[in-house]
Amino acid sequence: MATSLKNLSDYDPAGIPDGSMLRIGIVVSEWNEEITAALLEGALKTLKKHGVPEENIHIRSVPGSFEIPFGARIVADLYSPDVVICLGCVIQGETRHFDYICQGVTHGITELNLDYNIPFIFGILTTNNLEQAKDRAGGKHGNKGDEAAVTALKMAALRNR
Ligand code: DLZ
Repeated sequence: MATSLKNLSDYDPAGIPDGSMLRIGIVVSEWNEEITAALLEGALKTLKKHGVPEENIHIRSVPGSFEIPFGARIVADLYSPDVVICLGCVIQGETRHFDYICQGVTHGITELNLDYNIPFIFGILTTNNLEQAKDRAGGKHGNKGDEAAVTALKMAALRNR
């Protein structure tokens, strides 16, 4: 989790596996699009920086974070990627909707990790307000899209060891 001591985009590039032979799936939620578009931009920039060819990146969007597990499964089945990155943003509202969406997407992504032979990366922001989300989507705490991409490269290397 991002704190004042942790910038989500801080990492040592030397320690990141090369991505030039990888196929990457990305599923991104349309809800809170201003934020999820920034997460996607960060993830794409980081993947390309580490050698993933653009034509090897397959992106699909879903309406909201709750639909991410289903979308991720479709991406995995359609494109046979080495790893799927899941990007979304759930912001606390006045009702308990937040809890159910967070629970649903977390549980769904966990199940995919256990059921499939590829990793699914949790790049979902769960914040109290829009400002906290902006801080983590290219703001003062960096970009969780970068972090998700770095995690994807590491997990794909582990899977293909
Ligand atoms: C309905 C809803 C609400 C209130 N808030 C969010 C949110 O902050 N982030 C998000 O990704 N999706 C939200 N959604 C939409 C749900 O994820 C889902 O798309 C709908 O409940 C339909 O299944």
